[in-house]
Amino acid sequence: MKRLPEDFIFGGATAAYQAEGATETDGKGRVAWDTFLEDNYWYTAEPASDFYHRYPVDLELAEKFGIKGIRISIAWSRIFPNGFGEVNQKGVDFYHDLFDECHKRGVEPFVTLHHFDTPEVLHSQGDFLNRENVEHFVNYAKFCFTEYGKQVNYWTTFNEIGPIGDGQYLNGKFPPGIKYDLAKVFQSHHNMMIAHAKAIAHFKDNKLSGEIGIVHALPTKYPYDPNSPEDVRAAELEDIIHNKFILDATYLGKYSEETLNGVKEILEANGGELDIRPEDLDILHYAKDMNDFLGINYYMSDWMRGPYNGNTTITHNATGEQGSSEYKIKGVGMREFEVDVPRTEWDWMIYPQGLYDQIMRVVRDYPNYKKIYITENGLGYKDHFEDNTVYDDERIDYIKQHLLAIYDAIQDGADVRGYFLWSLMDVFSWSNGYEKRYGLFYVNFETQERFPKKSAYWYKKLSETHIIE
Ligand code: BGP
Repeated sequence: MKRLPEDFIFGGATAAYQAEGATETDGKGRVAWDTFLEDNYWYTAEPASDFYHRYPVDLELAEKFGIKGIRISIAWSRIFPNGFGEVNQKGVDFYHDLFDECHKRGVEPFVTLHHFDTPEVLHSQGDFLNRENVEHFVNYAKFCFTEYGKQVNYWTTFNEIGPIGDGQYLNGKFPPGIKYDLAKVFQSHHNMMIAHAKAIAHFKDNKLSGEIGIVHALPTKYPYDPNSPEDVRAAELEDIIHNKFILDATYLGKYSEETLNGVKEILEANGGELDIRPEDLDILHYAKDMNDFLGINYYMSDWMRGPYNGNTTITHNATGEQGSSEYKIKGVGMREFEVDVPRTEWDWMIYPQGLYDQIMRVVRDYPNYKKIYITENGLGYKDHFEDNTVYDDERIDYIKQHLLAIYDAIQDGADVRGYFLWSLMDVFSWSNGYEKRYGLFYVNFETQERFPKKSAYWYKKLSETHIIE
């Protein structure tokens, strides 16, 4: 019998923009996504799950189904419609009410300050490539620490610095839709890590109460042929782009020699330079031991082949037509699907061992990590709604396999304290729309009614017993 520790927390995850809807309500400022979705996709952030109005329903369900924690993000542009300056009181009040409701229901809020939704005014001025926006972020963070300090015990600065840089400047599926600019990817990662370091330094220097950390998406990268030095190098370089660069910044407070060599190799093939200043490294160094926890978002692993010296080509599978994606980066390598591993309709390789390997890599390479929460994991699926529910056995199996990997990591010495399923209720997916569902609670996006799925009942029992079965 495999039982997770007594104090292990079972939660559900959400994000403001994907859940709230109400994009123009009560003085909210625009975000770059508003225009980008209108121009490039077949859906928008309206109505999403109308969490802005329906959060009491979701939190009541959460309590009923044994959910002890919820990841919530604050929409920066509800508080500062322009990113800085004038404060929107209605937006400020909304989060006070939401956090109150969480506590009323016994669901601990884990609050993220930035989950992909920089206010449009700042985004249009270069987002985090513009160093002035680093300061605007830090001021927004300070405001939230003061305003919500009594209600929030767990803070996260950023959700997924890695996919932000990738989406914005590598595969172009996030605004501003720039493709294949590797220098911008690394610069965005670096500047956001400075913003993170400055925010946690303020938090710790002022001895604010509660805990603070960061959430990184850590997809594991394997060589297609472990005996091929070219495939091994391709996996290492992919790992640097997605994982190692930001992990180094977080926990080493600098970039290791292997990381810098990899970045150099990638930029030699792709062009561009980085602006890394001595004062940047000072603040990274200053903050490296201040993270109370690391959030790991893990969905998939990838297998890499090298060398690849042709033109970079990345085709995103947005519709769930399996096999329609392609990924080749010049001077890095190519993703290879032909391995004996199942994948979702969106071409995400399902490999729980990758979560174990990623947790143990943090434990091994970054021993100052303190503790870990798995802040996102889950199965995106074209759910079939029948009998007022969804019989989502595939999702249950996916969660179970990943919890077993976490269990093994804990047995092997990792300090993992909780698991937040993505997502609590169905929300829309940034670049895949409303058809890709993840929730424990099915959402009818027309009526906004909620229906617990089979997985919700399974998860309730899990949360009560902590036994994985
Ligand atoms: C993570 C994001 C979430 C969520 C999830 C699922 O990268 O933090 O916001 O969207 O991935 O991804 P997708 O919606 O692309 O299926």
